[in-house]
Amino acid sequence: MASTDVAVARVVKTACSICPQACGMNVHIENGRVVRVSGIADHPVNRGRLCPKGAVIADIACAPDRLRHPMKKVNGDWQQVSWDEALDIIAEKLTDIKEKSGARSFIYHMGEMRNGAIATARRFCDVYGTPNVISSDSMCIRTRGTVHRLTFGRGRFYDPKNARCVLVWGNNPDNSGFPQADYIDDARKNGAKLIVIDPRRTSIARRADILAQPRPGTDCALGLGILGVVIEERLYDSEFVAKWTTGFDKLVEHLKNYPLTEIERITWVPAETIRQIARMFATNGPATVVQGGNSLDQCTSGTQTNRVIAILEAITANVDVPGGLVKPGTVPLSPMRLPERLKEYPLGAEKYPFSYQVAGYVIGEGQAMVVPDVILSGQPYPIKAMFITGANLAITWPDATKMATALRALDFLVVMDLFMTETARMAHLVLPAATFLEADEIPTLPMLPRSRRWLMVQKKVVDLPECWPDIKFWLKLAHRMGYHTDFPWQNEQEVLDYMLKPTGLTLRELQEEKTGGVEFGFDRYRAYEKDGFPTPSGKVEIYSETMAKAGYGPLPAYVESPEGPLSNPEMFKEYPVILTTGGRYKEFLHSGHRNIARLRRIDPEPFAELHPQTAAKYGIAGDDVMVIENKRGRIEMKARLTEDIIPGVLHVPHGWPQANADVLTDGTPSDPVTGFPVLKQLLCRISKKA
Ligand SMILES: Nc1nc2c(c(=O)[nH]1)N[C@H]1C(S)=C(S)[C@@H](COP(=O)(O)OP(=O)(O)OC[C@H]3O[C@@H](n4cnc5c(=O)[nH]c(N)nc54)[C@H](O)[C@@H]3O)O[C@H]1N2
Ligand SMILES: Nc1nc2c(c(=O)[nH]1)N[C@H]1C(S)=C(S)[C@@H](COP(=O)(O)OP(=O)(O)OC[C@H]3O[C@@H](n4cnc5c(=O)[nH]c(N)nc54)[C@H](O)[C@@H]3O)O[C@H]1N2
Ligand code: SF4
Ligand SMILES: [Mo]
Repeated sequence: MASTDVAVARVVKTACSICPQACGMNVHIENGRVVRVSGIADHPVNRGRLCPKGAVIADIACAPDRLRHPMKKVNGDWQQVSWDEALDIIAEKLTDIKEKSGARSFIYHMGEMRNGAIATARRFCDVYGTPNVISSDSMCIRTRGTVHRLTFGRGRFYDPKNARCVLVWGNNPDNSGFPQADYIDDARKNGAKLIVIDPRRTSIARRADILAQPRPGTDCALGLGILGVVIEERLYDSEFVAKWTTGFDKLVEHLKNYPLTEIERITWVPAETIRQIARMFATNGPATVVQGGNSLDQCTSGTQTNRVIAILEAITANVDVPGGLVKPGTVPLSPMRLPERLKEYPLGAEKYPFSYQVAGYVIGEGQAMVVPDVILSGQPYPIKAMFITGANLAITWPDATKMATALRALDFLVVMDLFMTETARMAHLVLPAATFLEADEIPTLPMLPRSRRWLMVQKKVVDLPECWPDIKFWLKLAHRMGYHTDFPWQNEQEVLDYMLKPTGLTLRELQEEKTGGVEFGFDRYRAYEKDGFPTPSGKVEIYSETMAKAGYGPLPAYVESPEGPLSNPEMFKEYPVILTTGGRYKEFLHSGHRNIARLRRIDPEPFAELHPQTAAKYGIAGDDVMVIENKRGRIEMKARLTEDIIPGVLHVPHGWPQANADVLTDGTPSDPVTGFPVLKQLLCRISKKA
């Protein structure tokens, strides 16, 4: 390397925003080019490490198939247009829709994005007047937040780092969030116990002291079994229970409906294993449950599973203690929403009111699973246009075939993405987005307590003038629509400065002076001793009056999803294999990154996993192409035979367009409280492809 190169070399610290972990990253630049990236050693999230995706961000940003210009579809062909023209087309269309059909006929789907983009987009929708802002939250993390608010009054976060027992439940953080895995391993080095509950013996399960492999979708029953043992063997904290919970006696009574023999029959987990888990968790405090992002939620009993877990954490006094569930400080940001402008509730909010608002907290969304049917039927009102940013719904939405049909039925579909995804191909207009190397932003705040109050902004390192940061798109569109009063900012930096005001810091200070990030507030422990819990009773609500009043079970009860061997034995005869989907790969985010050679080499093609006994039953050998089908659809995928999965169960990864798991999944709202769909407890049949 020439010495002049070294002279112009520099390192910029930024926050990786490929996924919501927001890892600290050093970007090494020489002569204006990114030559290398590395993890920031003292960043509280990733502590020097990066996952395979972050490590190849330069490949992603420089991929030859990046969208580089806005494009409109003319007679089925793509035609390059300028941003000016694109904004004109959109502004004209939105104005027309609002006049003729009303603002609610426009739906915005916000994919996983950064704080600034979400805030600007939502403000735009408020000003335009549509309540219909949707996201994957209708099947992702929302249930847990809802349950925490109902049970504790406010959201809590797990703190594996300080725990003496970690129960990893339906999650493999090695793949889906390595910083959590690292903290769990630190705790293990300090002597902490590890319990894993997963139908598959995953990499983290191999490190566990106890592994339970339940039948998918039965976690609620399993949790009720664990609670039963904790209570029967008096392993709970009686002082905390007496002073800080309501409804414990009713729970004790209720649990009589769930003898361990029955739990064993439902879950396939031996009663003795359930006893061991209960004992290990309850006698090694502080203990915490590290839950999957969605694996316990995407079934009919999802809300009640989360309630069981919250109750377990409460009666063992693992709430508001280091190493248990903690109430983290958060980074203060200016609110950007103008909800008072909206005249009605979003789609799905009336049937699933807790999706919109719970315990006084306004989430502000409805239940997006209803959207494909609303588009296709025009009921309760017609939908004319949809914008999708940062999501690939034609692949990742449950019952993707129906979603794709609905998207095709729209008058006007705009997709903003880095790449020409399957969803972008269906659009009338495609807009090229910026990667995190090309945008100033405030990333999402991650899930671990300390990192949640860590503010590190994203910095524009490379300039690709035609690829716009999402925040810039919404700001320019707002101006084009004439919304100058509500969007008084000239550029993204001014928006971010406005949002950052409560922190007392400017974007420039954060980017140039506090480059590694700043910590805000502190985790509060046992705050309830002074203030009580912010629930109606001031206590942890084991029995939830709020749920009872809303017509939901006030105590958690197990309900099998509609497609289950016990709930639907007739169907089980026709579709005798239990299907769970969507275990994560380290190197792919959902449907993304298959086009990045260095990542694709790690897993060139998808495999569905099944036990050799299951395979033998249907005449399938390893590497055979299988036909996997159910009443919604049919895909072909190679078989991987492994004893790591329980017999009778098939695991199909999601996000592969050529073999899309979501052709098999069910988008019907199923959890009675949140309306979450079922992606983890389905039925299918398998055969060797002829
Ligand atoms: N690399 C990468 N990271 C990601 C993502 C990604 O696509 N790629 N996605 C991000 C998002 S949006 C989310 S929501 C999270 C998801 O994160 P998680 O839902 O935690 O996903 P995984 O870590 O794969 O863990 C899910 C585990 O649940 C198991 N499982 C399946 N069905 C059941 C069941 O019924 N019961 C139990 N107990 N376990 C079950 C699977 O075998 C799998 O090992 O990950 C986030 N992180
Ligand atoms: N069967 C099954 N299906 C599932 C799941 C499952 O477990 N099983 N999990 C579900 C869950 S929890 C989730 S969260 C969803 C996620 O599903 P999606 O939200 O559809 O996720 P991705 O496929 O990652 O799509 C993200 C898109 O955003 C683009 N992108 C990246 N950065 C930017 C940016 O800065 N701006 C813009 N405009 N675009 C950007 C990427 O190129 C990519 O095409 O999948 C769901 N689908
Ligand atoms: S875990 Fe997420 S934020 Fe961290 S390096 Fe990987 S993609 Fe980036
Ligand atoms: Mo998710």
